[in-house]
Amino acid sequence: MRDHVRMIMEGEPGTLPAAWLEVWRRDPAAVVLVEPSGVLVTAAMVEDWSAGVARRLAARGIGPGDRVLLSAEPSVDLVIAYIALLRLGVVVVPTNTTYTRPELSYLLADARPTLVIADRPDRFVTLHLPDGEPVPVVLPTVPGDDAGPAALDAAAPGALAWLCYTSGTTGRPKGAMLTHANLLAGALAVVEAWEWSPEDRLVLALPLFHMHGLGVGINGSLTAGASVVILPRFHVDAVLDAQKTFGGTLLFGVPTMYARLAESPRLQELAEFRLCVSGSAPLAPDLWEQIRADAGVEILERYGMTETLMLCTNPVGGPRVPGSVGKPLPGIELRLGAGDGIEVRGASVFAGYWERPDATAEAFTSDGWFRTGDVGAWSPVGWLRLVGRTSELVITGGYNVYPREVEDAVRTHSGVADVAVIGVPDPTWGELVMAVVVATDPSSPPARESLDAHVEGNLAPHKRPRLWVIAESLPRNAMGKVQREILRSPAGDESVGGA
Ligand code: MCA
Ligand code: AMP
Repeated sequence: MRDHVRMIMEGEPGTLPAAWLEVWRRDPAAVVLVEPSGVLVTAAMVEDWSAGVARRLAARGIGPGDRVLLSAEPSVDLVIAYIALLRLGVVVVPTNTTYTRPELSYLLADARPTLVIADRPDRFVTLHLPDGEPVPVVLPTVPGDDAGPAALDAAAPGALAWLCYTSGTTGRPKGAMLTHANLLAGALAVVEAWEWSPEDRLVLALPLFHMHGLGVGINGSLTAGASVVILPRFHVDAVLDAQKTFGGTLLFGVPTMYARLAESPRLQELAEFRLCVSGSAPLAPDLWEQIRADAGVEILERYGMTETLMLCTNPVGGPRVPGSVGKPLPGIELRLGAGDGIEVRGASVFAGYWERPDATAEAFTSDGWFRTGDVGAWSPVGWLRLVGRTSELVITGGYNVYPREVEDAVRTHSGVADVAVIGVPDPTWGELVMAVVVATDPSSPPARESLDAHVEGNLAPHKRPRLWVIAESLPRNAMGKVQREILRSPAGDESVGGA
């Protein structure tokens, strides 16, 4: 175990900025952030630059406990703004950059932020807060004067650090409240488990508005005192070029990214990484075997959630098992409850859903374990395999989609009388979103183009159905609940278009 990790793990629960300051001051000349253009940002620069941004935010009246929406493509500016917010004690609300106006309006109404930091301010034009006020928007550089002093790095471990929206079975996203102590515990667990050292350099092409990219990639890298190459988006050649140019040692991705890498003639270059980690969705054992056979790389699969941070991992040393997510991480207790539902406890488990006491109460057992909604099975040697989900969640390309949210959007089309949304297996995306539609007028069902155009205004691209099927009716049980398992083999229905 590296010194600073031991110190933090054995001490009182801390905060991310306090842990980062210690790392930065130990080696101010260490490179921390790398832009693909070749700009290198050292620890001393990160400390100064983020303090400047924090002072500019303070000059705009932003202070501890305020909520700020953060929505931008990955860049050094975005990461510096993120660090500045945490140092100022602000609650960060990571926000998907592809959200449509209705999705953003919902988030603004629910989180009621004081400020939006966005690289596309136009997306927020004419959107209002619940009190009717327009929402102030600034670019990630946070232009302005470094006017006055601001109290930095003073947040308490139990203070809220993130409000991270994650969809629920009720169809509308809920804000998962994560404290500094939660995020630090989650970062330390993976730093320890993956032997993440200051010599490591992560090549990161994940979006920075989810737990995977921001909470594991950025928080982990900063906590380890390592460096990270920040790519604006995922592209096979860009990832492999960044590895070569900057000496990348770590790669984090979702299975769809590994499926694309596996199709590349450059697949063997994956072997240049010390460690390739996959998560957010199941990694098909066939794909794992193919990458091992063709590149000699055993992808390390891990399992986690927004509400809990990372939970289980295959080992860095020793054999990795395809189809298994390995053993619980340091500090995580995991048990199988009713119906083999996975339940967890630990310092990284969140503090509840923002302003939703009922959903929070429902999410925890009476003895305080969080119900993940995933179903698991132990191997004889204590490794976990994920065998299903208790919810209807669809995971496509590593993004979660809740059928109810899509159904609500599709149902507002005048030609749609009823609709059910399911995930269908797909070799590249894991699952594709499919909508089974009952037409208002069966003699003239809506055309695919009309359905596509309708959802375009309401749903981010990953939530939009790729497959539309017209059915005469939906199979329902005695309780009136749609029988999704029957829909997964819709023999005899008329399809109106494929992916
Ligand atoms: C893009 N599209 C998608 C998705 N991504 N459709 C369905 N599912 C998706 N995931 C849309 C695009 O908007 C486009 O629509 C069309 O699909 C094809 O786009 P393409 O250029 O091929 O896709 P891409 O932009 O290259 O994106 C693929 C991607 C991306 C790189 C795999 O989906 C991605 O970054 N996924 C990672 C998500 C992630 O970070 N998840 C972590 C959640 P059109 O043709 O209409 O323009 S955190 C989590 O789950 C927990 C904590 C955990 O365990 O990590
Ligand atoms: P999110 O709500 O976006 O945090 O996504 C969390 C969900 O992603 C989990 O509850 C799992 O269903 C799924 N997930 C994460 N990692 C894996 C994995 N390695 N294999 C299968 N599912 C995963």
